[in-house]
Amino acid sequence: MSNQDYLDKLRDTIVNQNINGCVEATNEALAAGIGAVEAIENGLSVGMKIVGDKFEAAEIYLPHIMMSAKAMSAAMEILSPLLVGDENAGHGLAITYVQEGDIHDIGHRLVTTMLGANGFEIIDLGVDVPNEKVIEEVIKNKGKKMILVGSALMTTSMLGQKDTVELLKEEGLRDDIKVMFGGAPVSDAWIAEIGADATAENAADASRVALEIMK
Ligand code: HCB
Repeated sequence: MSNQDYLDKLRDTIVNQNINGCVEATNEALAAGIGAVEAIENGLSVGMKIVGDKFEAAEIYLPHIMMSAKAMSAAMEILSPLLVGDENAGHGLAITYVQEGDIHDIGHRLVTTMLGANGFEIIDLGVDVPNEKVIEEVIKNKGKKMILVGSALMTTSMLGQKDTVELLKEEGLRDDIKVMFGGAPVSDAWIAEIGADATAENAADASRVALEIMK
């Protein structure tokens, strides 16, 4: 089997909601020498993108997505420990979270894992996080080199990102922290409109962008 075959198999287990098959395919890919990042970006995530497109086309429904999400999580349990980085690398602290009202955590967890793998110290606030809690955490860590990494998968929850930036300004914290927001609805135009610093397409890109703006 070629590397692409292993990646296609990972993709297909996500699309087919095959949880056990996904675990098996993940172990097979690792045994074949495929790296964890490669497996996530070019196998599993490709599958989730297809699942999203199928959902939008009403070809599948929520229970199917939930099974695909479970398959993805099962694979990530195997892959995440392989992505551990050196948090003393000096890149700084990444405070990661999903905006209030939003429980989509797959992309958030991927981004968080990749930032950790790239040497960021991580505080993961989880999903459905009110802005007040985010600001509290920033205040707690004032003085550190920091980046805020927020995700929003819905157009509704994305609006909360504007309030995050406003609150940072009101509290006099905006200059203390870089702000990167992402998730499917987040665009460059939105980032410019709300005065955040950056966005990124995927988890690998998020690490690259974070390293760049934290220089
Ligand atoms: Co959900 N859902 N969903 N959903 N869901 C979306 C997001 C819709 C777009 C589907 C649609 O209608 N077309 C839609 C939102 C519409 C909108 O607002 N415009 C939607 C809806 C409406 C809902 C519910 C309200 C459905 C309902 O209950 N009626 C409900 C929401 C509940 C809530 O949050 N309060 C819901 C529930 C679910 C689940 C539970 C079934 C499941 C989530 C499981 C989980 O996360 N544990 C789910 C899923 C899986 C999706 C889709 C199909 C895929 C999302 C996903 O995981 N993508 C999604 C369709 C879509 O996005 N096209 C659909 C894969 C990951 C890898 O990509 O974009 O999340 P990602 O993250 C990337 C990227 O954005 C970037 O890097 C990541 C890694 O590569 N990134 C960042 C992410 N965060 C970043 C931060 C940074 O700073 C930088 C980069």
